[in-house]
Amino acid sequence: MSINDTADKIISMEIRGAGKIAREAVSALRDHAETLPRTGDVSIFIREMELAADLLLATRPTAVSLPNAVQIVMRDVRSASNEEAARRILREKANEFIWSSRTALDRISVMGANHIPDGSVVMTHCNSSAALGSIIEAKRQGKDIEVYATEVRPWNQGRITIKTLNDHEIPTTYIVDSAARTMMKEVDLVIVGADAITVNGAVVNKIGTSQIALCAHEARKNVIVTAETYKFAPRTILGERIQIEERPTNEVLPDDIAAGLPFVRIKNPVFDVTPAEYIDLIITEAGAIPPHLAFTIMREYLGWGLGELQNQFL
Ligand code: RUB
Repeated sequence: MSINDTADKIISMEIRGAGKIAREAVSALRDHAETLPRTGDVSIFIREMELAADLLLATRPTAVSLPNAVQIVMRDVRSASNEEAARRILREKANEFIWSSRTALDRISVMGANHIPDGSVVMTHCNSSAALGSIIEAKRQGKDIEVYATEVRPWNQGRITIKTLNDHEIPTTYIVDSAARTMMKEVDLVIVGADAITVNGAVVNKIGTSQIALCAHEARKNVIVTAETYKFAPRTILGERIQIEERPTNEVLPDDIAAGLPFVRIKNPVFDVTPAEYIDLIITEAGAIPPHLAFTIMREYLGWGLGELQNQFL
């Protein structure tokens, strides 16, 4: 698949979910490098790769897994002394990222499952491989669990979730998004994924996550976020905000109906922000942390210590 095909598939959401977007982007970069003719000039190679990286980065703005993955792969390529070294570093970093991202998912699934007690009812929202991995692992361990899965308007990612749960023979109740508060009394805990986690421990995930977290807080049910360390957004340390993607309004209301309603404005923000105080635990491959330890993950796992922070201002 060409770099343009991958970018198009991320835009159209054929490739979606923060982890998958990151892995597919990295493998597209690796494959793109193979299509570039050898010139013997490392600067030409780096320039071509930066263009490809920019194309991918411009696809969807919210999932920080995308810029983090590109940065992890490109960082050392930029300082390579010759073209062959740059090509080798790119290939190695890309393979390493894809492998460690899959390993991270496995670890999160086991840790997440440990937080799902036998006999519990879990609510999940959207379609997160990390959250679903934990639920499926809990079932694999022989726990008797049930799931409430939301519809996830307007894109209906909930249908992918219920298909996966059904395939694993996990008893599941499918509800519309607005039933979350009513059904919360049947639920023991909420498990969701993340597109970005900020330095103050706030979690950016599919629109509606913050409402569910608020309902869980009101009902005194735990909210667990499952997220690989590359979902943490180091640039929020510098005060950068996570851009919330707005998608076409016809995903919410068809254009022909909207055309007959000239006084009606349609908004389609597809992610929201859940403040840290509504989150009990963030499970990463490095361990389960309370949200206020987000900076520790940025420093220890993404290399954003105070030295690196200073460099950002040089
Ligand atoms: C997907 C979404 C998922 C996170 C985490 O949104 O919000 O909860 O990306 O997923 P969209 P994962 O469908 O708009 O991409 O755990 O698979 O990385």
